[in-house]
Amino acid sequence: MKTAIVTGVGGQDGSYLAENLIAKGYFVIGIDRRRVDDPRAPARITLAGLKGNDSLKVIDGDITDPLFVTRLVSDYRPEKFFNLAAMSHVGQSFKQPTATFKTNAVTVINQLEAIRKFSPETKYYQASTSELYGNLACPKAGYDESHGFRPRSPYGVAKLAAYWAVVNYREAYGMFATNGILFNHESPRRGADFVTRKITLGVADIVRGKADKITLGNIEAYRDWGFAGDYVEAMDLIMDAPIPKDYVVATGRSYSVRDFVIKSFNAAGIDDWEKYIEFDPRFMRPSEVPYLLGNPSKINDELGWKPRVTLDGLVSMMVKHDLVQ
Ligand code: F7E
Repeated sequence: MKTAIVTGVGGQDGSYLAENLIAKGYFVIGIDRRRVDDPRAPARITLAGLKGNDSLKVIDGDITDPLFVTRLVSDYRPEKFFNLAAMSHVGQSFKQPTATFKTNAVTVINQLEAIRKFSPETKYYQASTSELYGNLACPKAGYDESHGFRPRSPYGVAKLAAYWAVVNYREAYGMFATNGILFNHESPRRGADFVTRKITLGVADIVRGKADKITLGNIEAYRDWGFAGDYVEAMDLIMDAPIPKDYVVATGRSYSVRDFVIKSFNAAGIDDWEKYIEFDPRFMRPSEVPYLLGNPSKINDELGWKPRVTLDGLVSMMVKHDLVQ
């Protein structure tokens, strides 16, 4: 049986990826920092569909501990290692810059080093991000793999270091190490402090009379939003490619947070959305990424990947889910 390690298995992407790999016949060793048997742990919810599945083993571990990572790699010597664990909230990273660097950058070097020493045949996937591009002028067709980077947050800075570590290990040691440069990807499993889920949960609360407003920061920011379930398929395609390369994964369409708000209210049958939105400066970031649009031509041409779910489909999926919660 083929084996894959997935760090961050209890998160949105980790849980979709685990389902996807198990459906393909993999034995998945999922690493989660919180105890899965805690009824409040997010992993309890995201991994509910895999409860009792013999093809998933969840290990409670700290990926910032190099000894833990080394033991993990040398014990299992997996065919694939997906690094999805991260301090993933950009706004929060301004408050915890060094912890963010440790988790999002140093950890990647530890993992690559453990693989180089103890399991050099293991393929490595790093969850890289559109946050690398920052505020550089965006080409009309969107940022692609040849574009430069200029991160705008401690999160982006750490992910940039990790990106180059992956490239370096690939070039220096010939390892199968890749970066998936993923633009924003959302789902009903998205954490409630990311803007899309905050909006769809807020709309549901307003419909049920449990809240009368949603407080937001910058609603003029643009993002290229796709469905996380589509994006985990791209991750595994990148790992199955004949040559290890870095790929942009995006929809090729960008919308503002305001657009997402309007679409979410409309999906719940509400047109006069403006009266429910309140500005709160606490949700503004010290430096913002104003506009992100990805160009997925390379992964489309070389690996045949295309997103299936449109933004309207995504909004409707999330609003419907949150209305019945
Ligand atoms: O913010 C604005 C905020 O936190 C989106 C992560 O998965 O995608 C994600 O990073 C936009 C920003 O995601 C609120 O200022 C307004 O412009 O949902 P977000 P993100 O920062 O784009 C990338 C690809 C990653 O790699 C990250 O790990 O929405 N915004 N008002 C707000 N954002 C939040 N969170 N909360 C607000 O109230």
